[in-house]
Amino acid sequence: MAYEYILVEKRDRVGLITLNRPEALNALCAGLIDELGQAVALFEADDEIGCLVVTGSERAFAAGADIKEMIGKDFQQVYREDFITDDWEVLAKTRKPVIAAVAGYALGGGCEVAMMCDFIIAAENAKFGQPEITIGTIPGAGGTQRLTRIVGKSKAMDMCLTGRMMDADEAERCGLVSRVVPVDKLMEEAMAAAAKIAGHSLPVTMIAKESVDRSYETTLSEGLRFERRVFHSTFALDDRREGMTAFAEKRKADWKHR
Ligand code: CO8
Repeated sequence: MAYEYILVEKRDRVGLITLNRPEALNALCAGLIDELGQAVALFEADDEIGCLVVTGSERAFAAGADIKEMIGKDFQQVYREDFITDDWEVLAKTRKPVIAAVAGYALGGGCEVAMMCDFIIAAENAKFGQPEITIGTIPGAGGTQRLTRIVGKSKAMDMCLTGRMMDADEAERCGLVSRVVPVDKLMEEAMAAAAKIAGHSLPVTMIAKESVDRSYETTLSEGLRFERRVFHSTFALDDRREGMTAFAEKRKADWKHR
C-alpha cells in the first residue's frame, strides 16, 4: 500500500511504522493519523507480525497535532466531529505489543501517541512535553490522563501547566520511558526488543499485555483476580506446556502459536 506520511516495513516478525512528514516535524495531520490507523490495522491482522514499532526521525518523533490544521476549527465543529476521534486511539487499542522509539521532539499529540504505545525507548536527544497551554488549549488525546497515571500528579501538572519540555534522563527517572540509548543505537535497541517480544508465544504475549493494561482500569483486588484468571487461561495453551517442557529439557521452546 502506498502511503504519503508514513513508511511501513516488515522485518522478521516486527512491523515498523516510521512517521515521515519531515517538513512539519511529523506534525500529526489528519492524513497521517488516518494512514497510521490503516498500517496498525494491517499489522494487527497479519499473522506474520508479533510486535510493532512506531518511530519518527532523529529530529522529531512528532511535534504534536497539526496546529495549522486546527487554527480554523470552532467549538461546534470539533464537538460535532468529536475531534480526536477514535482514529487517534488506534495504537492504544491494538492488542499486539507496540514500542515507541522516540528521538527528538515528542510534543503534545506526539507525546500522547508515544504514551498510547506499550512502552517508550528514548534516544538521548528525546524531548517530551505537553505544550498545548502555550497555544491556548490543553492536551486532548491523553496528556492530562495517561501522563498523570504514568508520572504522577505533580510532574503531570508541571508539564501541562508550564508547557515545558523534559529531556530523556528526566523522562526515564519519572518512568515515562523504559530505557534511554544513544541516538545512533535507538532503532537497533527498539527492533531488538521488538524481535524478542515477537519471538515469544503470541497469545501469551497478548494476554500479558492485556493484564498489565487492566491495572490502569481497575482496583488492585479486581486486577489481581483478573491476572489470576488469565494466568490460569495460559494453561489451556499448548505453548504453556511447551515453554515449561523446553525449560526442563534445557532446549529452546518451539512455539506453536506465533
Ligand atoms: N503543527 C504544524 N506544524 C508544525 C508543528 C505542529 N505541531 N510543529 C512544527 N511545525 C512546523 C513548523 O511550522 C515549521 O514549518 P515551516 O518551515 O513551514 O514554518 C516546521 O515544522 C519546522 O518547525 P520549526 O521551524 O518551528 O522548528 P524549530 O526547530 O525552530 O522548533 C519546535 C521546533 C520547538 C518543536 C517547534 O516547531 C514547536 O514548538 N512546535 C509546536 C509544538 C506544539 O505546540 N505542539 C503541540 C501541538 S497541539 C497538540 O498536539 C494537541 C494535541 C491534541 C490531540 C490531538 C488532536 C488532533
